[in-house]
Amino acid sequence: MADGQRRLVAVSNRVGPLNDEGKAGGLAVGLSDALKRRGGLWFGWSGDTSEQGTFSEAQTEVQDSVSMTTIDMNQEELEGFYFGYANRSLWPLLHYRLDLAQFDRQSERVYRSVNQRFAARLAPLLDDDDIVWVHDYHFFFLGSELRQCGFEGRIGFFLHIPFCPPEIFTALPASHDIVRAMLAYDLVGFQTDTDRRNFLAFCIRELGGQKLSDNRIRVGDRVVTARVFPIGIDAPGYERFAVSPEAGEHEEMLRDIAGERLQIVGVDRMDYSKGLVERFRGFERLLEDYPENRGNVQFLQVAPLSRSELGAYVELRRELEELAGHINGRFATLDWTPIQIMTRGFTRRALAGIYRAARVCLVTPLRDGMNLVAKEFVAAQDPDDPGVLVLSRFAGARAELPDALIVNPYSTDDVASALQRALTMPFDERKRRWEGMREAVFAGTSEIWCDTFIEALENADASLPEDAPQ
Ligand code: ADQ
Repeated sequence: MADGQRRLVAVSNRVGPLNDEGKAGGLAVGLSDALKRRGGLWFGWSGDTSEQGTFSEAQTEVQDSVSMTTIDMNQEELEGFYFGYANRSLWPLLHYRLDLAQFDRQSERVYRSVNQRFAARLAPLLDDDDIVWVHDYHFFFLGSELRQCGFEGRIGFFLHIPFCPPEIFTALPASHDIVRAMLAYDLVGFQTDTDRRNFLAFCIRELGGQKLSDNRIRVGDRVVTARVFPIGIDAPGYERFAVSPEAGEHEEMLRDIAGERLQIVGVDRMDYSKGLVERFRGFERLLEDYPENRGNVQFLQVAPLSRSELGAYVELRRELEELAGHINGRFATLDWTPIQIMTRGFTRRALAGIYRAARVCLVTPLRDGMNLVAKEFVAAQDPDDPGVLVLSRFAGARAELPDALIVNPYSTDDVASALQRALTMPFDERKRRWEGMREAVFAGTSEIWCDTFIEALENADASLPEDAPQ
């Protein structure tokens, strides 16, 4: 930590790692970049279960200037909090998937109690002038619980995933309690203005809030600032990864296998929000409608398994493998396999090499907070032969990357024709679009994301206006 700076305390469900291991998850990537630079305390779940659960001994590991302190969960907490409320109720709902969201009061109860216990374990570790930054949908109640424990310093919250419109969010039985709990933070941050506006609309329509200015809202005696902080990547670092020997090996391997064929890649956790089924159908339509691509393109989908204990994820994997099998069965020849799907993890350097070998990257989520893969792909390109990004209009990254080919991921024809356009794009256009995107990725790095959030948290004004009726 630099002199005179207040200590940063970050809280997220999973903590670390700080090094370049194969970790599939945007939050870990964004936060570890930020913490490595500034130092501080990173607090969260150890990833282990033990009978004592959140009452377990805290474990602390110090790396460089970052202390990582974690506690366990017990089996009931893991089920109710993580698999249950966080990933069966909140994740689908906030990604606009009311059809997949399940609500039950037992998991809601466990979710609230885990938030309360994490706060009770964290509170004694805090100094008054620490800056506490809570991350994501696992910890909506953590700020209000920390207040209950008597912490009076600054607390900010950042939501990495979308905030759905109030028409959808109100289906959640605890929606009012959750948004009221969010008002305990001094600052709430969102990836895009759509998310921020959805949150404000909930406060106004459901809780009778009043806007004090574009960024500040008052609900009862609480005033909270709601702002947009699009998360970025460590762009210069990623660019260096892409020319590392490890990246080079992967790039070369992929180029050797592809030969004259153009390489298409997709890199996503295997999650229904990422639009993988629709993407595979789009690729199939490309081969159907533009037959000149048969034998001349190959599609590699890297899709590390995620939350595979949950039914919706098991079903997705089955569907994708079946679809890949169907497409290969329909179009493959003795010397050509159109589509390949891999569920293993890669180091960040290896992934950078894979991106660099690709002519086209498909980032087509049905809904995504930001999507860091889009930004990584841009940073990894060779300036002398840059690839084309096909990007969903429903990814948060769309706001910063208008130079990508923007598609509606639900439209098979749209995905197929964007792919065709990307594969046949003249060099000058490829280069021009990539330069625009590169500029945007370098203008909004993880460093800027972190610094702007902390500065806004330090300056957030939570006071009631003088003329406010009491
Ligand atoms: P995610 O849904 O996990 O993140 P994303 O932003 O794309 O989505 O981040 C995925 C990260 O995992 C990327 O850094 C990627 O390189 C890495 N990764 C993917 N496959 C990998 C593999 N096989 N091996 C190793 N690493 C792999 C959530 C939100 C997003 C938001 C981020 C950050 O859903 O919308 O952008 O948080 O806020």
